[in-house]
Amino acid sequence: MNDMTQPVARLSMTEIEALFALPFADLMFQAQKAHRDRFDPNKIQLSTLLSIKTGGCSENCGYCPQSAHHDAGVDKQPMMQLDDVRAAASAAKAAGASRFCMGAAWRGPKPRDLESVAEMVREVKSLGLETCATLGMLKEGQAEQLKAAGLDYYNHNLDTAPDFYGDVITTRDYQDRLDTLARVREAGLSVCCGGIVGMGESRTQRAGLIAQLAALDPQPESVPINLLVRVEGTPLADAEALEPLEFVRTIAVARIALPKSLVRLSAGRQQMSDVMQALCFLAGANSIFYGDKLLTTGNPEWERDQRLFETLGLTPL
Ligand code: SAM
Ligand code: DTB
Ligand code: SF4
Repeated sequence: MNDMTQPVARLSMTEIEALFALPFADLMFQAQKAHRDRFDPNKIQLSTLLSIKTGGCSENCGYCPQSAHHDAGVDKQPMMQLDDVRAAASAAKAAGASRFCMGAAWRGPKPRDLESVAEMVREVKSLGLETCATLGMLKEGQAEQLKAAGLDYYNHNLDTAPDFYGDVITTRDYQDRLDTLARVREAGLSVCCGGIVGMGESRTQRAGLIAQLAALDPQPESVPINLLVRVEGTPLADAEALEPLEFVRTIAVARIALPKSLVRLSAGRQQMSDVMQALCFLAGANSIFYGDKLLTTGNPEWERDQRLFETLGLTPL
């Protein structure tokens, strides 16, 4: 267990597609082996999210209720006050979270915004929490500024396969995402990078997303796998629901292809049964967003997660 020194075997697209095609029991067995090689399967890392600046975003991401291009009923709100952020972080810590992630609905932060976020990072860090931020694209020097304030992780998702990206977002391209990820890495921050499934992509495109994540060198420390939350008023509100077991397969393949990463069962948990979540943990997910809200949409209440953990014998990492 916990053999983090072994090099990671990079899987090709063909190998990743072959994993998806395995009989379910064989896939789950391989995923569990990969999971137990490096992790305690009964431990789950808990991150709590806070939207520090909500709505009115200039990007047109088809899944996102915060885009100014869609009318999803999310009111634009100014940046939160430092005291309120501190209070939310303290509450998250008291509830058992180890990491606090601050999200902003920006294409990228302006210099003045970044100064405010840096203060929030210092404050949250001083509470003894790991810090994470997701603020959009970063320009030269911005990742270093966040690092200097005590930021541990930066979340920036590739979201989907390169050949499906343009169907979902047109205000930026895949290379923009890769460029920010490179800046984050260069600044010495840990990388949190994953995607969304259930947007109408093909299985090959789900494999394409995982192949891109697996090709990052080094691989991301955290990999959030979001199941699309279909929000009324967004272009993807009527996307066809993904088969639940296809989602479990996606988690299992991510676990195998990204053997050292924390794989996070992310958005979409509120809509999942306990049985479905248990299958995702068996498939190798070992992190969740914890707290009754994601950014603008709901997440299971703390009490429901605590009951689920008790039922499954899981404890926080
Ligand atoms: N604006 C920044 C950006 O896009 O990089 C940071 C915040 S953005 C809301 C963070 C991530 O939330 C997106 O990359 C996407 O993966 C996820 N997300 C947004 N809306 C979602 C939805 N309806 N369902 C699932 N995931 C969603
Ligand atoms: C990630 O991959 N998922 C989180 C976090 N990173 C920032 C966000 C999910 C957002 C779901 C839609 C909402 O609540 O607005
Ligand atoms: Fe803006 Fe991020 Fe939402 Fe895209 S996902 S619209 S960049 S907040």
